Amino acid sequence: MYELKVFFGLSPEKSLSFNALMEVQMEKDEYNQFYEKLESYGVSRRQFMKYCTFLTATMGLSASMVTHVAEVFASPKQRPPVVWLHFGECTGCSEALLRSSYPFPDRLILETLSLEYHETIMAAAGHQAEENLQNAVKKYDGQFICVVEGAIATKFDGAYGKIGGRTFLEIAREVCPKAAAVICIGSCSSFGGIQAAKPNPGGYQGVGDALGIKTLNIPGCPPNPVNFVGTVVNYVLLGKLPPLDEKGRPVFAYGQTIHDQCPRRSYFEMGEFVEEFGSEEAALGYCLYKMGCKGPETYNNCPIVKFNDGTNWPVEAGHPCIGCSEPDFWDQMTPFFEEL
Ligand code: FSX
Ligand code: SF4
Ligand code: F3S
Repeated sequence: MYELKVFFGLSPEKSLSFNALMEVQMEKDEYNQFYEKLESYGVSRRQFMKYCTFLTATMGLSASMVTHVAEVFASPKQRPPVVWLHFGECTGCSEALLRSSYPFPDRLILETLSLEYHETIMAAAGHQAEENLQNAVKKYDGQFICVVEGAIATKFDGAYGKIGGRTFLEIAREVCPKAAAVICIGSCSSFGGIQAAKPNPGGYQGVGDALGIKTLNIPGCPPNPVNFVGTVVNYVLLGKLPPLDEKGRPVFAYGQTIHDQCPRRSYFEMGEFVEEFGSEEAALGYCLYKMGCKGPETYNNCPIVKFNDGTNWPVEAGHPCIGCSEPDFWDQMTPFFEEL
């Protein structure tokens, strides 16, 4: 799984003792129950603590916070109500989160949140679904987290995007201002994404621009689920959102460029480049700059956290970064295979 010492910069002798951490937890009955539940999912305590350690490091918190992060899942003091809206998008963001690594942490995060409305996974449909949304917003006015997936059409009174006869714009204007925080998951809700690509006839925009509000943005097409989970855990654990950059992105995830964290960087510095896919240089893992890599202009933590349980990420798999987490990447980062 994840190479935890790398995240904390610890030497092998100083690596964390998972057994010691688990012993602390085992003193409490509620943790025993929690671990029994985990085992029923096929997840060992060791795997769970490893994940919490990885998450804590990703969030930029010190190693001493690992047990507190574990507590957020094992014994949440509060389960924040969440209203999850879908607008113009492909649902890849939900898919990435829900299929992040069965049977957890997707399951854990869903149990940590009180998910009041989510079109992809809720049982309700039609008028009942509409009613659920109205009820949740009324009941948790000012307290719920609104997670938005997808961009909003703004031209022609928002006529280019509707759900249940109402425009995205109307729904967002009604729901978002009542939330305690608006988290935009994905490049579409953050910055407009593919819907906002030229010529953009519907006038699609990210939620912040469409409504003129401040949002917390977790861009990427799709974004890495761990950055969403880290943001939510930060909120539950510390009672506040993590520090953001000027584009509303959590600094813990988007503080550095792909290029500055890339394992191919030494090839870049040496001037050793791939110039053709399938070549010997490609097999040797040379730098992809000349194949159009946008890593130098893209802020994200893909090289460190990777995807699919930390298995791999685009550049390691031999594909240039296309800058999928940057604003207007369909217009600004294309042609994808041409040098910057
Ligand atoms: Fe956009 Fe999410 Fe890309 Fe898709 O819903 S960020 S098109 S992966 O799924 O919004
Ligand atoms: Fe930079 Fe891309 Fe080369 Fe990595 S592959 S060093 S991100 S240009
Ligand atoms: Fe996207 Fe580049 Fe990461 S394409 S997934 S930001 S490596």
